[in-house]
Amino acid sequence: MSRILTVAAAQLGPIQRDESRASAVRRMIALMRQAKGHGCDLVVFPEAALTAFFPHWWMEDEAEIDAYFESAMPSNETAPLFAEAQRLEIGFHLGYPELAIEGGRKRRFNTAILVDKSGTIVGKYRKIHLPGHAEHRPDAAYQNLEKRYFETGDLGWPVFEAMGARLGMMICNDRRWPESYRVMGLQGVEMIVLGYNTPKHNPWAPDHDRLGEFHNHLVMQAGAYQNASWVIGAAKAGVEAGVDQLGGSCIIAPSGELVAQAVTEGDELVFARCDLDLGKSYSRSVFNFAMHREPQCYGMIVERKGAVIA
Ligand code: CDV
Repeated sequence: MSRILTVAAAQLGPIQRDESRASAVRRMIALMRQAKGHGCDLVVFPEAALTAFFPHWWMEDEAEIDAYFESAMPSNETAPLFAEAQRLEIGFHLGYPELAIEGGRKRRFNTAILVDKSGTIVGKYRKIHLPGHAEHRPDAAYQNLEKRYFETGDLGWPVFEAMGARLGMMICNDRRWPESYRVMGLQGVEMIVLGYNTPKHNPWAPDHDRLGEFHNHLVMQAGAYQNASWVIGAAKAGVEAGVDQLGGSCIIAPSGELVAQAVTEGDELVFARCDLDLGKSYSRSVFNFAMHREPQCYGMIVERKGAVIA
């Protein structure tokens, strides 16, 4: 008997700087209800889904920065999302900036959680690959200050048994790095869910701009195929606080094939019935890791950070 998880990528259109969290949550609840109407078990929301993507601008005031972070989850504003998920009996994935007090100090992470059908948080991930820069670059078309506002995630890439599946998470820039997928592939992941905020224009490499949509799907399709896993990507798309972001939210099978993809840059649901056993054909043959990997030859991957040209 096949193991089907029906999953939706809930793309969000832009959230402007003056839009409240309550309003963003209302939009997410509308998408969650649609997902339930289509028989979905799980709905995947984007990275930092509750506000505009603030790493795109410089801030110095601590209180102003903290205002974009969640110090509790659920919070007063996000509680309705959890309550609706519980009422509908649907799981969800949510990305949000996390403010934690750990070891007596304030820590900020770009975080995502997995919530099961009872509204319980069953998994948490903190983004590891933080793109951009930490210093002020006022002359750029926009800034990319994730290295200023977040610490590198410290939870690794765990895989969670939930909703009858082995589920893993990554966040946005992680999808461009094969290491992110492989760490979960080595734990037998069956479905990787992720959200992204990806500007169409790269001020530091504008020659990539025409390839943005291609690269977006290229990396997720490769990661899915090479790790015999479903990959679900949910964008925050459209022009947000002056930055134009990619759509292309998608569902990718372990074959690497795109099964469904968004066609707008607004709030849009894409969904598919995902057979969790579809990856077995790959993990038992060409990507049978136990049979074909040669880890004794891969040491440099963890020993060396940047390329060294002899
Ligand atoms: N939020 C992101 O991680 N965005 C990056 C951009 C800045 C390159 C991405 O990889 O899509």
